[in-house]
Amino acid sequence: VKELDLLLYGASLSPFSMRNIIQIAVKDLAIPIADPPGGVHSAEYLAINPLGKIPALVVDGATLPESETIAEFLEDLFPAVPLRPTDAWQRARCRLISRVIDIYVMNPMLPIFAQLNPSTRDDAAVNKVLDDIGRGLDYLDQLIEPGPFAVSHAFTLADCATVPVLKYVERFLPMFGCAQPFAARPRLAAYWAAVQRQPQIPHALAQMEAALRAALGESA
Ligand SMILES: N[C@@H](CCC(=O)N[C@@H](CS)C(=O)NCC(=O)O)C(=O)O
Repeated sequence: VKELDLLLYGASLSPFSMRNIIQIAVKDLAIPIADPPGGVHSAEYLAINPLGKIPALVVDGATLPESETIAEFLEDLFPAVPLRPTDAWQRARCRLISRVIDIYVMNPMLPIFAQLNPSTRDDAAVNKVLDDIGRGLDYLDQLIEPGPFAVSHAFTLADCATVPVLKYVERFLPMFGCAQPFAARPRLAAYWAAVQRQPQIPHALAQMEAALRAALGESA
């Protein structure tokens, strides 16, 4: 069987990219990871991924965008170290957590990055974001196992999706007056504490923290 030529465009600042970067690390895959050439909006990168977003996996010259689709493809391609539960119900729960993370937590957070400057902040816009994320986190708190794994008894794609987004929740919500986003969500709090003791996770979170500090102009 001919091996596919694979390259992941992604960055540690991007929680969607980190889903695949964690997956690649946990599965110990030799897939190179590169910044998008000229940034996500360059003509060169738009020719690679017309969506102008990271991550994107280049597969023998063809592009596969969307972190969850990439994650499923890598599972199909590399069945060793499987990160999907075998039980149909647990596999459904794994996919559900990834969707809840994307649709009800991370996507609603995106408008908040335009509100980082307190002097130009639109409080109504911020409150809407906090309400929306709060509903997503409340649902996640019901859905998730209290650690160390999001579903079943092993590390899965649900953890790959959840860890980077909870890092963003922990890092950004306190800037908007939500000091302890996990405090009233005991299952989520227990999960967040426990998953950070899994192999590869401290390193991934340190990568994200370094990228966040650089982006926010904070010193280490
Ligand atoms: N649904 C996409 C979201 C990807 C996404 O929004 N990536 C961000 C970085 S975290 C991005 O590239 N944004 C650039 C832009 O939209 O201009 C996925 O899961 O891959």
